[in-house]
Parts: sequence; C-alpha cells; structure tokens
Amino acid sequence: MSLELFDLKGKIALVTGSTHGLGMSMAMGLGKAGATLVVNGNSSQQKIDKAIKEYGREGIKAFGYKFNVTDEVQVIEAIDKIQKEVGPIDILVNNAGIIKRTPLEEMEVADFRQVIDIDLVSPFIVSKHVVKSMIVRKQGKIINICSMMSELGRDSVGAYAAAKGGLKMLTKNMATEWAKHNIQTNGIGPGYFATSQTAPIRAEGHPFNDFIINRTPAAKWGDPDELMGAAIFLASKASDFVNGHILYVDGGILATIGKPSNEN
Ligand code: GCO
Repeated sequence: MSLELFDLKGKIALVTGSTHGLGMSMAMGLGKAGATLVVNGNSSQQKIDKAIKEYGREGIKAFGYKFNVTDEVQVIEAIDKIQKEVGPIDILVNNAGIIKRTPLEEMEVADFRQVIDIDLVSPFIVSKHVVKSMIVRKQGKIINICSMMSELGRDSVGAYAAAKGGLKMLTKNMATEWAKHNIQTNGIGPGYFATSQTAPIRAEGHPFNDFIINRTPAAKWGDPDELMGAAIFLASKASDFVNGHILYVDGGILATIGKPSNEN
C-alpha cells in the first residue's frame, strides 16, 4: 500500500531545463517512479536528443521539446503540441533557471531583468498555460525549484535571490488559488549541490568550497540524485494534502547558524 503512494505510472511530467544538472536528476527520479517525461531545453536540439538517450538508457520513456520558457507564444505552442502528441500534463516542474554573480552596484539592469525573467517570470508563464487543463481535469502537481536564496542573501547573487524569494511567494499564491481544483503547488529548495552551475565556486581551493562544507551540517556538497526523493514525493499521491510548502533539501544549512571554521 505505502509504496503505491509514490507510484507515478501513467503520469506525464514536464520538467523545464531537464537536459542536465538538477533538472535531469529530478526528472530521472520521476521517470524511475514510472512517469513519462517531457524533457525541455532551449540551448540546442542535440542537447535534448542526448538527454533523451540518457533517459532511455534508464528505461525511461521521454519526449524532447525545445522551447524558450520566457517566450509566452513558444510556451503556448509547445504545451499545445505536447498535450496532442504525448498527452495531458499531470506534473510540472519549473526548474529552468540561470544565475549571474555580480555585485548589485555593478549589475546591468538588463542582466538583472534576464535573471528575473527566467527564474521568476517563466515559472508563472509555463504554469499559467499548463494549469488550464489541470483545472479541467481536477488534478495536478506543480513543483517550483527555489533555492537557499529564497531565504538567505549572499554577496553577488542579488538578482537570483530576488527571483528565488519571489518564487517562494509565487508558489504560495499558486497554492492559494489552485488548491481548490485539487492541484498541489509546492517548492523544492536545493541547498548547495555539485552541479555545473556551482562548479565555479566549488573548485578545489576556492574559499566558498570550504565555507559550504563547514557551513553545512552534513559537511558536504549535495549529490544531485539526493533531490530525487523530494521530487517524487511532491509529484505523487503521497503529497495530496501538501500545498504551498517549500521543501528544503540542504543538508541542514537553514537549520543552523553555522560554526567557526576552526571548530570541528
Ligand atoms: C551560489 C549558488 C547557489 C546555488 C543554490 C543554493 O552562487 O550561491 O550557485 O545559488 O546554486 O541556488 O540554493
């Protein structure tokens, strides 16, 4: 009985930005739990085709769609095509995102706008158009990928923090407006994970690398696969009465004030 709660067989999951990194790890988790995947990226068709092969090697049925999540016309066309060619979307994971590390007083407005557009406005655009058929079918799951920066500030990532803070509240408001349609909207807040996005600050000898290992009670960087469980939980029946919640998967960073670096 209990494991059926996490079974995603027969479900269709769209994960934006799922050709690599955390998006791919979470999508792999949903696929291994039985979901059919709709893989999205916007850089190149080759990258999408390569990802589809990787999912295929894991026995996961996956279909690739290249579209720009910040372009509403492309989003409407893609969702229409997906629902005709694959089927109605049961699970939406708004994962596509970027980061720009620049002190605020030096940041160009265009760069600030681009971070907000991809990390905050695109989850709104994609959700707005996916939720329409979820409302008709009286069921659906939406998962917004937040961050430590939904709660904490950090030098040089001001635009990202503004977007991820906003995404936390957008998640709560989506839950407020759509829960009555049996649609559960929640967020996942990854801590510091070993991905290409964190590679610049995780390099051997980089002060931030040691800082994170010291600042994280689990005393390590997260392994992207350690996000699979949270994604499966928030995409499945197991979370049918969970709404507007941000599940932080961070090795304990938000639970502690941290400790001096010379203290074991
Ligand atoms: C940074 C990192 C973070 C992480 C993650 C933490 O520069 O601080 O890239 O943004 O990627 O979002 O939750």
